[in-house]
Amino acid sequence: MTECLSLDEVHHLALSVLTHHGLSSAHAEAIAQVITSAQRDECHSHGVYRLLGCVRSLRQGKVDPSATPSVRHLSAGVVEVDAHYGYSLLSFQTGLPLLVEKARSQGLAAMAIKRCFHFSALWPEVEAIAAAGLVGIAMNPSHSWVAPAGGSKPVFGTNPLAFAWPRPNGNPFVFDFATSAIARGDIELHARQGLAIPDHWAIDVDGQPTTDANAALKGAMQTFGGHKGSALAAMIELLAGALIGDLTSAESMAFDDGVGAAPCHGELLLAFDPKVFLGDSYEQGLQRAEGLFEAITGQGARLPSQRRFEARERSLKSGVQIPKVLLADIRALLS
Ligand code: NDP
Ligand code: PYC
Repeated sequence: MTECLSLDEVHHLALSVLTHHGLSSAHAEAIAQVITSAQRDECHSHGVYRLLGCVRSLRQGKVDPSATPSVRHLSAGVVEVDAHYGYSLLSFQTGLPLLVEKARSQGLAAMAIKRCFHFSALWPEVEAIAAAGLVGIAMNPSHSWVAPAGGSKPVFGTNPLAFAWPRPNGNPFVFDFATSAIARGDIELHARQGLAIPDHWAIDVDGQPTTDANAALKGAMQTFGGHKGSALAAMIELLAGALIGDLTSAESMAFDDGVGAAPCHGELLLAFDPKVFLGDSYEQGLQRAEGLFEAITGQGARLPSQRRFEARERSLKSGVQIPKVLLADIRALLS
């Protein structure tokens, strides 16, 4: 059973819930925009469902609801944004113009967002980098929920990795995935609906593969692609944790101290300017990329994000369908 909402209604609902729970208007607007975009693109694990977690984290009192991000230029190519224990999205918005400026002048630039509570999908951020004509990469740790390949105890976060490549006509090439077999949010949604999960997503507390979403949440999630996802997850702990001087997923979990708030850590974003790398061959470089995409789609395979872009078109025309039970839980946050 679902209810249809327009995107304006989704945005208004998100904004109302967030401001009702004390978030400053700048944070609430940044979060409402991203949550509405995720619902629009039918990314259910990171759409309006996240409002429940946002409010839970605010109620735990760890998130600063009105923190003002501050910027430090670490070098010509590196900018740091300190979120001061606010949510990450306002820091991203604050730092993006500086990241773009540095990438254009240096060819390659990095932005480290530090001390942020993080709950969102990364594709809106790499899409924003691609909208500036740049190639974008983003990654972050989370809470240690994921066992390394060959192990059984959680070490890694669900550690998403996102990439965007700007295309001359139309949507960028984008992928954005957890380095776990699936985002934890998806297992939570299965648990809410009493649905079974595939047995390669997680092991239970006894180390056995499980199809029970609640047992999976108590046990350890699995990486995607075995040792390959495991190595990428470790890379993200190193680059977006140790390298930028912020918490790893295990440290984020320890910082949480059992209260169940959103993970608190850092995020690393990279931006490459193809005009600097390619110079006079810029147009040719982008055309060669188009040849690659054609070789994929020309044989009937789909590009990552194609499902999302199709959902976006549908939602812009007809609004979005949201489960009534979820909407009731969200609306209850307004009382
Ligand atoms: P999915 O496995 O659903 O999708 C991963 C990517 O693969 C998407 O870009 C998707 O495109 C693409 N894809 C899926 N199927 C195909 C296919 N058949 N052919 C080509 N491409 C395909 O995502 P996850 O569950 O791993 O992650 C979901 C979200 O969770 C991400 O947005 C991520 O940022 C977020 N997340 C956030 C975390 C955080 O700490 N903030 C932690 C972990 C996850 P499409 O969308 O078009 O299907
Ligand atoms: O779905 O794995 C997840 C997740 C963690 C933090 C935000 N989303």
